[in-house]
Amino acid sequence: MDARYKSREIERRSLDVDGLKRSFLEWLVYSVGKDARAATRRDWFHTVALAVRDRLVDRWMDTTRTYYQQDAKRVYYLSLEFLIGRLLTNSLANLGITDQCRQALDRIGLNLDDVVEAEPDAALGNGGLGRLAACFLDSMASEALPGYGYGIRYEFGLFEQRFEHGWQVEYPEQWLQFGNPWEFPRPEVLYPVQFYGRVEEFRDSVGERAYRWVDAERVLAMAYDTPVVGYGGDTINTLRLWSARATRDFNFGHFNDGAYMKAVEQKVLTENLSRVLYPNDATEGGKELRLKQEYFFTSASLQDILRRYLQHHSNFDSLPDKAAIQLNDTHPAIGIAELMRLLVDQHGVLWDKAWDITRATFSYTNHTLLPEALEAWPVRMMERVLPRHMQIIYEINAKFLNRSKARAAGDNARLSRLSLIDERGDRRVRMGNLAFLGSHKVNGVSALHTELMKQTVFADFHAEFPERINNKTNGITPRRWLHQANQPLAALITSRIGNGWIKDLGQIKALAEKADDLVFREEFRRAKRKNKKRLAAYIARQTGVDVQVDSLFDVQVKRMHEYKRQLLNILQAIALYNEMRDNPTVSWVPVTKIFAGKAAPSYHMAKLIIKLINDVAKVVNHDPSVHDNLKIVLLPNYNVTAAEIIMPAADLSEQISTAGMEASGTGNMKLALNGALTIGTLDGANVEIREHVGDDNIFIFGLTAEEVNDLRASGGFNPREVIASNPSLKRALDMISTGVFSPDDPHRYHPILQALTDGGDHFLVTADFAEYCEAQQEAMDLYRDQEEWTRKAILNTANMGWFSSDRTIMEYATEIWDVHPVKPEHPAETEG
Ligand code: F55
Repeated sequence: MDARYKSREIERRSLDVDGLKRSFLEWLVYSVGKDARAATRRDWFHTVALAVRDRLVDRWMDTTRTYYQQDAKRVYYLSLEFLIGRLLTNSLANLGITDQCRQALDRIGLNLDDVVEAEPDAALGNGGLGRLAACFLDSMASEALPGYGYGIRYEFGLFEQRFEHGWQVEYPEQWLQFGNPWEFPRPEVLYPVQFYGRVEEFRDSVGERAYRWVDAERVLAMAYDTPVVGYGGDTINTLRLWSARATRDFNFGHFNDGAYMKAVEQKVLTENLSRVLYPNDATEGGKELRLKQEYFFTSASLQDILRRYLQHHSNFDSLPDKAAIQLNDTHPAIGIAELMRLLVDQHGVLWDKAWDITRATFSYTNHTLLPEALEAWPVRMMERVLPRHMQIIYEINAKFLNRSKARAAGDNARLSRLSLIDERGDRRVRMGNLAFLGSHKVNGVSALHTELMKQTVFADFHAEFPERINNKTNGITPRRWLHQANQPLAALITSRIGNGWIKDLGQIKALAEKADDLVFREEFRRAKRKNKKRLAAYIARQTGVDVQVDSLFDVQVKRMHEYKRQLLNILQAIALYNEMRDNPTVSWVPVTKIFAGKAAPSYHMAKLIIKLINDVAKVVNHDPSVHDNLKIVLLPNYNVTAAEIIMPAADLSEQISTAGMEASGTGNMKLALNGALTIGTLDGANVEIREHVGDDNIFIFGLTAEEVNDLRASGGFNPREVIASNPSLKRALDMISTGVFSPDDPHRYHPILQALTDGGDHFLVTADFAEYCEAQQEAMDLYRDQEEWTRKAILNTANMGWFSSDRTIMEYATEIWDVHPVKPEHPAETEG
């Protein structure tokens, strides 16, 4: 072998400082095509990413080969969203070469932190659901589970949010603009996916009735693979994202005149399928492109899964022993009909057998109870876009309802609720019901949410299949959300209890006994202060507002939604502002209210709440009479990268959704793990957070889910009376309605006031206001006592071990998937 080639091959694996440095210089020249003098920060990012990528390829292939050779059972996580964020810091930390990389860059005169900043944030998701999928990828790889993520390689991720005159404006998010060094295009991994056309009936070779889908339009799904590095770098799994390609008819076709331009246009239209992520975290009622996206990636993934299975098997009997497919919400639920179609129509499996295999293979996670967020596709659209699937769904439904009829004993209302078809109004396919019926397990994402699933949306199904619903309380990866994002605290923790907590977060409990140690408290506060300084600098850069580092950082970061009640928070801010102005001689606890979050572009009320927060911020921040004791900021473009700066710096975590409406929350976990105290309702996983951190270390307020339910049912709630009896609430609302915050347009907030009064205050903002203010007062009072506050903050961190996504994922693995850790064999490293 050529000596130079050989030396380079070794270089690609070297993990020491010199080897890394030589790799960087080589990559910069030969792959990025720049010399060191001309290189931009972005060039260096690409250089470093490519060099780091070299160092994980061997182990990636070892991992894949081991799974193949052992024919291990794999789990396939099907998700329309993977909110993975940046990957460089994550890859370095999980490979354990952060320090070496930093030193190697130092020797070239570069700072790793600057290089890291040049990476775009991969925003292939809306919020919690997408970020959960990313945390699960990290946990599967770190737990050595044979897990694959399957999704769409959107060209445009979640829109970039800017504020113009305080209003949200959306801009396209072009994360692929300068190329993506982490992905491997696989032009040979290509599957056809069909749409439209019609179904033909025919007699098969043994004279049985059979169906084929003909005259359909064809799109190709092309794979792009991204390695998913587990902690320690031993297991490296795969995230496979599909991109739409026009079929080769276009390339081979020959055209005359206008036909050529038409054909190119058609190609562009076809490839629009994977162009953009739908920016709604709740609903995008009945958009055909969205249905096509769902089917596109689900079909390609299932074809890929079956191809892999057939490498070792000649019939489908043991598919459920070799593949577990998890549906991340109903977005991929069409996969149930698609697997039936593939098995029955394409592979000749008999219906009943195919159904048993399908049900044993799939499981489904529900992430919301909000009725408007439950997917229901118009039958007429489904018939047109996926005619064979519509037939299959009818067939599944007929067989199911026939069997249920016997037990329903003439209860037709019950049968119509169980039906896969909603017959009220325009007929629709209920994807939740399809997902439930086609899965052997169905889970909620917190204890409360799972109970409510049983009582509400799936009550009838639960009665029919009492074993099927189970709970898997969400978790977060401690690698990204503590080890990487909060280095000051991570270092402090490791200095006291070692670094075992990174892979086994339960160990963090050992910090609890340090909560009474004054020296430890001081160091804990110092770490928090460092993070707050970093956030303050970020706030100044992003908004121009100067905040006091030693003020109480009160943080609400999440999608803008009425049920999450950012409105409750800003109303309390107005009330506090009034109190401060009324009592200028009182020594107030300085408070900084920090908001961040995107509104769906078509969600007018959420956008109006954004404008309100910005308007209130402008008035408060410029009012000298509050002596800088209150600042309000709304940070633009909240994403994973911003979250990594915000979470470590928070003192108080706002988790104030109307009880019964937030399925779980995961930001609540990130904040508590980083030592923020929660102010929250008994909703979602807040309930379990309270159980773990202890009632004394959390501020709980407001109506419970049961009380909310009763209140709504009794109709006995009059927001106008509540407002009239609470002077501080009334005053805040009057200020909004008289244009104190919108002198240029005094009626701007009429829709908000309307919703809170005549609208019946559906989210019970006014009902919870008084108790919320009391809880806020309690938090401010406690903050004066920095020792007590720190003690409780430490106890939060110490007691959050259970909320690691490693715990969650191992529960899925043992209780739903029956998949087991497989340690990759690394032959290259054992050779002499
Ligand atoms: C995205 C698209 C559609 Cl069509 C519907 C919902 C979403 C979405 O993003 N949902 C979402 O983020 N749900 C959240 O899931 C989290 C993870 O389970 C929960 O913690 C959170 O409570 C829930 O709102």
